[in-house]
This record gives sequence, C-alpha cells and structure tokens, in this order.
Amino acid sequence: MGSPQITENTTIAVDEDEENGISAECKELIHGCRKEKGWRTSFLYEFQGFWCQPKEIDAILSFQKHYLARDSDVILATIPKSGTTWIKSLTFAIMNRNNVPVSDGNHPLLASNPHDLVPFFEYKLYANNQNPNLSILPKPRIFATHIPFGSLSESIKSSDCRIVYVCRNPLDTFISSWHYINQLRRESRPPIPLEEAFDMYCKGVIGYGPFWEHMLGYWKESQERPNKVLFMKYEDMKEDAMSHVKMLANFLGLPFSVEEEKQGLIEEIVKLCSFKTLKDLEVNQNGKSIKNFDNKHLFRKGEVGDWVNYLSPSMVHQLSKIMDEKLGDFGLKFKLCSTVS
Ligand code: PAP
Repeated sequence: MGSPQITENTTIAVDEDEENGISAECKELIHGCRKEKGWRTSFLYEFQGFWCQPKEIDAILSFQKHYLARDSDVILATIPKSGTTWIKSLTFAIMNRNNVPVSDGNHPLLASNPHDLVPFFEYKLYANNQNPNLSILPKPRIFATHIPFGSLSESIKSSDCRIVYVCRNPLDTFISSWHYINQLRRESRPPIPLEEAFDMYCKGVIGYGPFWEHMLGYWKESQERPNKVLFMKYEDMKEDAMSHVKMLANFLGLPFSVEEEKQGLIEEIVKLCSFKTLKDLEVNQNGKSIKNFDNKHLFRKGEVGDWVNYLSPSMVHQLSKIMDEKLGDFGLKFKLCSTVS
C-alpha cells in the first residue's frame, strides 16, 4: 500500500519556465506543434490531438515508452476537475480495505491527500524520472492519469488492467477549472477573465482537451470493452454514492461480501471519502500535495450545478449546443442540476 519511494511532493509543476528542464526530444517535438495561449502557462501545445504543457508532454513521452501495465493494475482516468480526488479516495479505500480497516483512526486517507496515495503518471511518476522502477510498488498498484484514452501506452491497451473513468458535466467542470486555475495564477499573473476562459474551453483549448474528445475516447472503449473500462459520472455518484461504490468494487473484482454490506462498510467508505470529511481534514486544510499549492483548493464546493452562479444564458446555450453536437449522437448526456437537496 502507498509508495514511499515515489510519493515526494512533485506533482503538478507550477513554475513558469515552461521549457526549462525538458528533454531535447520534447523541445524539438513541441516546436513542430500547433500552440495556443494557455490557461496557466504561456502556451498549450497540441500534442497527439490534445492540448498540453511542455513538461506534461515530456512526462507523457517517458510514460508511453516505459510503463508496463500489469493485469492487476488499476488506472483512474479523468479530465481535470471532474472528480479525480474523489475517485482516488474511493478506489484507495475499496482496494485497501483488507490491509487497513476503513474505520481505522489511522487510515491513510485521514492523514494524506488522495493525490499522495494514488500517483499520477504524468505529474509524479514520470515527471522527473524517465523510467521509474514501478515494480517495487506493492500490489494493488493504483495509478491516475489525465491522458486521453488514445494516448495511453500500448501495454495498458493490450493488458487486462482495469480503467475507471470519471467525467463531469462540462458546465461545472469549466467553472471548477476556472476557479482552480485562477488560484494557481494568483502568485504570478492576474486572473483569467471568465469570458476569455470560456472561449478557450469551447474551442477545446484546455489541458487534455477538447473535453468532448477526452470523454468520447473512454466512452467508446467502455461500450466496447465494459470489463476493461468503467465509465462513471460525477453527478450520478453524487446522487447515489452507495450504489456507485458497490459498482466500483464489483468492477475492480473486489465485491463486498454480504457480511461487509451488513456491517455498513459501503456507508463507511462513502463517508470517509465524502467531500465534507476530506475537506475538513488538517492535511487538506493546511497541507500541500501539489508543489507550491494548497490542498484546500482541491475542495471548493463539490456540488452539482454551481455553474448557474457564473454562466450567462448565452454561455449556457453555446456550451449546451457543443455538448449536443459533439456528444449527443453517442448518447452521452449529463445531469446539469442537483436532484438531491
Ligand atoms: P484535479 O483534477 O485537479 O485533481 P478534481 O478532484 O478532479 O481536481 O476536481 C476538483 C473538484 O472536485 C472540485 O469541484 P468544485 O470546484 O466544483 O468544488 C472539488 O470540490 C470536487 N471534489 C473534491 N473532492 C470531492 C469529494 N470527495 N466529493 C465530491 N467532490 C469532490
């Protein structure tokens, strides 16, 4: 459980010197890529069909070359701000429940941010190390990524490892991204105006975007190979966390026993990983898991439908039209408002 050798706090790089320290291969590559103004850094580059920062591209190149999936690996995939922290905590609690009882007062989730317990390929494992030795990690290995399905390493696609994808309605994801990026920019740059960020988002220019391509990649795979990819939605999880935890455990091959259900283990996991529990923890109030950045910004509101407080009717119309055009034919629809009071 955990990965002490690799969990130093080197996650999302916040420095501005965007090409500093990247490999010659990556430098050459990005100079041939289309670029657009970035949200946080000066530029985002279009790499393998998605938008990314130079340091991320460098790490992704290493990951693609070196990562060898094991059949027992679990990979949590999201586009940023769609429920990454939440799915990391739920999966960690479910998969480690035989090592650490969920009710243990020393449960790792009470002392560590979920990002420290489930490392990202591109921000942690391959960020400063071209070929980290992942074979030393104890099972179960749980990893996370924002990389689109098409750019995952071949070994993931050809192995029997499982992928859990969580997505969130684009209106809330946009607002969550906008708040978060402005917190990241606070030290160095003025906030990015909502309208400007919105135009970029609608053009697909956001880290790992366009969002519709990201969702569709995992969506199609989940339809074709439901044993390989579990596709979940943030809004559905909010509405009925218990049944999603159960579904997740089944998908992971670790179903709850009748005894565990009777003991109320599912409720306990839901509670341990809830927005309120995690937000109130000392580590998430005052800790830093992301370099130079307070954990508290990972726990803003955690609601469905906060976009109503920010988006004008014309923005809602524009984004809804994009969602309809890009996702409608594939049957991918979202709840935009909370039905839970
Ligand atoms: P990341 O991609 O940077 O890791 P991610 O965790 O995907 O971020 O998204 C953060 C959002 O999830 C925040 O949404 P908000 O801005 O609309 O509030 C955050 O509040 C929400 N969130 C974090 N933890 C939880 C949780 N345990 N349950 C529900 N929502 C959560």
